[in-house]
Amino acid sequence: MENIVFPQGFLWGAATAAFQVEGATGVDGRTDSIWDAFCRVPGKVVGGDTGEPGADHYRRFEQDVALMKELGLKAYRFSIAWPRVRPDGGKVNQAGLDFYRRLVDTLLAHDIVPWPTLYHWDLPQKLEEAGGWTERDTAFRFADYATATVEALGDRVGTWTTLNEPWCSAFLGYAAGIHAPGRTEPAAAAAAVHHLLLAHGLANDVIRSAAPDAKVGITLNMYPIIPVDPGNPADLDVARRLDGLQQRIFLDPLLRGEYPADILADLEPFGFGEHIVEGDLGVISAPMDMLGVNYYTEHYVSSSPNGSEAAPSPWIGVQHASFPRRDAPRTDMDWEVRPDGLTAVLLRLHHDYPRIPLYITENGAAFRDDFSGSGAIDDVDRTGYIASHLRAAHTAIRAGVDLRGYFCWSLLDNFEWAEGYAKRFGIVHVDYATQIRTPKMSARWFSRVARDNALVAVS
Ligand code: IFM
Repeated sequence: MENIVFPQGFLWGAATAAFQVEGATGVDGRTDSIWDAFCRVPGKVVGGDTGEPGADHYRRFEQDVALMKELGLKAYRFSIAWPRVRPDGGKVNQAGLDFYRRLVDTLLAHDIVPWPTLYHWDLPQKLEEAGGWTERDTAFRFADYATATVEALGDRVGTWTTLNEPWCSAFLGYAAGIHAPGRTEPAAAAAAVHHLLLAHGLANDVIRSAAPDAKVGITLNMYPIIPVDPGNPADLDVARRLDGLQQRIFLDPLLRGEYPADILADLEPFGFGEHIVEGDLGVISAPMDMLGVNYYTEHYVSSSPNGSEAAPSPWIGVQHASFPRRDAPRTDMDWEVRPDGLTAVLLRLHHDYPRIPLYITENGAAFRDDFSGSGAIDDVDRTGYIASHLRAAHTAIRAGVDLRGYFCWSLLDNFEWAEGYAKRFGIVHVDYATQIRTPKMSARWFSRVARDNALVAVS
């Protein structure tokens, strides 16, 4: 096997998100987000877990940054908590901004690129009580929050991501109800899509005003949606609709300045078009500098109702999609390991939405980790998962894709949303009782990859 060498300057990092790692939810002026409220609803989160104390990153960030340095990471993707910076969506809270200033300064002192995301799902609960993402006003409140954050950190941060995976915020949060705020109203999900995109566009504008040299992007979760029977027109139509709702409904307005006509038609019964005000698409499609791609698996879809999809469906208006299983290894999330899908996603972006630099902002896997007798965690499965996806990414680079970096998900074991603390995605193990961090084999291996800028073949 040959060495697989990545382009010079390829950015190697690891990612987390505020609600998943910070803990300290009630300190320094922070107020509830929709996830604090959701965690209190019985039965919503496995184990009744909350974000507290979690990995306690709020108090232990210095130790965590030192660990990143030891692992040779070049960049750290983290998110900023809106309810720390503008509690209840209201006035600016200096203590909240100070935390992120300390985090960013510590990263810079260790030569680690800070790569913040403004919104990784923790909408202030007070704003949800006023309608949340179904309300146009929430996009303007987001712009206020972005302004305060960029004014505080703009001199230290080179690249800003506005939103992480708006599909999850809109569809899992407002249609399926399995993420906060737990609503099951398809029309609300449709409204949320547009207002999230508007929030991105408004934030892009305020970032550029406050920090003209900054780069701005968004992160989308992407995967190929493959019809189970490509010879069956009904399967093909389901795949078209789901791809439209998952991918094109975000990519087209951002990168082409228009919503896809077929999806506008599909969403007509849900009042989608009523939320689009003249001028919005110009705001949403203002130039971006990069697109973040989160990739985990592929999806197979069928028009037959015989599949395993659990109700209620996040796919608004698509009644008969199902997700039959194919024979492939699975992670602890029950997600198939499909590295080729990553190549396919990157090639599709390259061909259909050319000229935007790409970063893989999340990729990784949950597996059950066992401490061996020596106290080490030999997470062969996770290491293999990441290696196979890096090979898949490299295949895309060789085909001409402008891929500039890779962040593994996640630096630390953390709060996996509705799964609570039951799933472990970290390359670093966290003992939640003692807060001891133990780099797993995958972390040591990833560290060598980052150092070598290559997957070095073992002879
Ligand atoms: O943990 C999440 C993350 O917050 C968003 N992307 C997917 C990850 C794994 O489910």
